[in-house]
Amino acid sequence: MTIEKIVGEIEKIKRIYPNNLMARFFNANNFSNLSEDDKYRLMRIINTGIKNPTSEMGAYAMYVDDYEKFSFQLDPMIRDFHNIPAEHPISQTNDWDTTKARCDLGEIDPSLKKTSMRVRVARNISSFPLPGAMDKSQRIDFEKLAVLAFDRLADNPDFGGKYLSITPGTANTISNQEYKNRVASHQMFKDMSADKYLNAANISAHWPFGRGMYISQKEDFIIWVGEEDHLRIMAMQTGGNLNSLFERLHTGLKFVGDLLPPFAISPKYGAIASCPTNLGAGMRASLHIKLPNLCADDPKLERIGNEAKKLGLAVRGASGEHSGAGEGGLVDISPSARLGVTQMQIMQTLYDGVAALWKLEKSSAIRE
Ligand code: DAR
Repeated sequence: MTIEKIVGEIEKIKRIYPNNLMARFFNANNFSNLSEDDKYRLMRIINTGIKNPTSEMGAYAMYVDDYEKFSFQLDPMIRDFHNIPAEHPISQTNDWDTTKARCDLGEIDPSLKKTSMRVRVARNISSFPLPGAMDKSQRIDFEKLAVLAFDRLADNPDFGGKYLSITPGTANTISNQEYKNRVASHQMFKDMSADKYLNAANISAHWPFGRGMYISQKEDFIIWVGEEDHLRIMAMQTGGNLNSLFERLHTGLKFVGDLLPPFAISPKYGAIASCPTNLGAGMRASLHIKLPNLCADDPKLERIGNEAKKLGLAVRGASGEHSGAGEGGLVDISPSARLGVTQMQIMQTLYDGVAALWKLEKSSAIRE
């Protein structure tokens, strides 16, 4: 498509899909003033939002410095998604000190002690392009670098485990059946080549090369390699104690960070991620809970989504993005804002939000 046609396409998306933040904040004059190289570079970033008009964000960074270089396009999108008012500077501060609050789901309702809790951070190594701009050899080289770090993690009493690769022909490569089993148990990520958003950003290219997961012996600490970001480092547990979950992730993150080259961290944007939704703390803290009344007759989770949004939360199906509620109204609840909020605030938002939703659920008419 010519540049004129592309600009016309974006203007059309802007009219028909108002939630597409890329289109909403695209400015044709800014774009036309760019050099040819920079026009091409910005096109790679926003291609996902053009090819997929229903996108919420509609952009993935290709290089760490894309955020500064194309801030005229990306900052308005970031402000909107992370609720950062125009008068506030975009900046990230970190506070992992969870001793400031006690967030135990069992105190909301004893039945919530069995809730599946997961908190993960996205991290990218500054010496590589982001996944959307990696070639096949870079993906393979990155995985080899990560495996060297995991070899030194394997003996740690709290995080020791093994690396399972889906890159054909490596010493850690697992069978296709084991891969499917790990996906079914929500430990491993799904085949990215089936994700139209990631395909349009080249993030899923060269699948399955350079992809895999590290898993601890206790299966409560997992690191995805080569998904939407170079690394997704996550801790999971039940029992309801969000404080201990966050503390364990923080310990594991520091340990892994010391074994790898520097992460891409910006004072303004925090942890640099492929998707602008994952900047800042780069953290997604989530719970899977059953809210049958709030999910009833709401296959797209719109009604419950609006309630959750008032609490600073996002709702998705328990099977991942763009999925509906699971059996018994099983949904995944997580705080939306990740930039300009600290880790401690994210934990508090999750706890307070779940308490409010739980109260709403219990006050709703019981539905069969
Ligand atoms: N489909 C993309 C997803 C944005 C948020 N989720 C991520 N990054 N996994 C969109 O722009 O809607």
